Amino acid sequence: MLLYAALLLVGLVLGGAALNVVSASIGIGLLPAFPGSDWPFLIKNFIADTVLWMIVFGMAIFGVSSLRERRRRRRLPGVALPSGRPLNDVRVVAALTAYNDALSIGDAVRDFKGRAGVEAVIVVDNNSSDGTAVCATDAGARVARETRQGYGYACMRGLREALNTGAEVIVLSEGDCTFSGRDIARMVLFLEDADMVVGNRITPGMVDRRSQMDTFFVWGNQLGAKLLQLRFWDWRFMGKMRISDLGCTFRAIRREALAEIIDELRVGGNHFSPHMIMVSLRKGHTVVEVPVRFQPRVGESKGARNLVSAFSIGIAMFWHILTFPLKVKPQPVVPNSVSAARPAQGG
Ligand SMILES: Nc1nc2c(ncn2[C@@H]2O[C@H](COP(=O)(O)OP(=O)(O)OP(=O)(O)O)[C@@H](O)[C@H]2O)c(=O)[nH]1
Ligand SMILES: [Mg+2]
Repeated sequence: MLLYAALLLVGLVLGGAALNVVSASIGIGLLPAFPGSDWPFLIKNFIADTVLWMIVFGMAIFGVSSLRERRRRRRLPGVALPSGRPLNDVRVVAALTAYNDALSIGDAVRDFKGRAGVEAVIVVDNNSSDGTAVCATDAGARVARETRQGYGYACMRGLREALNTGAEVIVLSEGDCTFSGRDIARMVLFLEDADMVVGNRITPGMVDRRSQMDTFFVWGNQLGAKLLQLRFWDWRFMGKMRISDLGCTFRAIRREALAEIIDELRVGGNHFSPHMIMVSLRKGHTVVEVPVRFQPRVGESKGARNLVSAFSIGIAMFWHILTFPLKVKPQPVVPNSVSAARPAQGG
């Protein structure tokens, strides 16, 4: 059925293209004009025809894929959605990244630590020289030092440290007071149906107008997010995840989901956020986005601090999305480790 539809479409498009070639050939004088036709008319005709065929082609693809999906759906067994996995009295551990964030880290730790369910806050100090670690400890956080410089390295370290605590939910955020610990509750609610919940900083009414999210950032993040949806395409939902903010650090993940992906996280630079989302989607996780509050930063920015750095981070993110492998390369098998891992055979 699909094959016949595709053949019909190809036939239509080729037929249309042939007609257009004839029109254009008449237009440039290669073929004799039909009586009464003139050059501008034929050019307009050519453009109109091309646009029309593109629309027809798009609608036909949409129609065929919808019909196909409807047929497939009828054959599916009754229950589609798994029942939610409740998270009662959940233990949350939050990891906050920090690089010379002495001005903000104390308040950020107190904010996150005071929230229901938050058992501990871990601050990842990424080679700070301004007393960030002391401020974090004074505010009640445990400090982990990450010596490899980079936002992604700090995130990975925080996630691993938090996972090792045994908490059911791991939250990742920044120590610059841009995010509010209040949003953890919202995220945990959605984690009953999802493996990971990512913040969305582009919801009108929830974003301070003096924050980093100006028109350039909002549009750029949306554009990148749609590219990610295209890369992880799904006909029904236009992507395996509905995402509209590509670079939000703030997220919560169930421990079993994090345990599945932690060894596949690789990116040490500023494009870590979409990287983690893609690794999770590649694993088949359910990832959802929820609106979060977003405030102006306290202290000096180290990431997207001006248009040039924002642009270069954006390019790195886009390139990473385009080149991200959708399948994990099989690890080379080391013979000794295989035999060591096998249970001893009897006899
Ligand atoms: N850029 C950067 N950030 C780091 C690094 N190590 C840790 N971080 C932390 O990662 C977070 C992101 O950096 P920010 O300076 O907030 O950059 P941003 O979030 O793009 O922009 P603003 O919040 O508006 O400044 C902050 O909490 C940093 O302290 C690093 O090597 N580079
Ligand atoms: Mg920040």
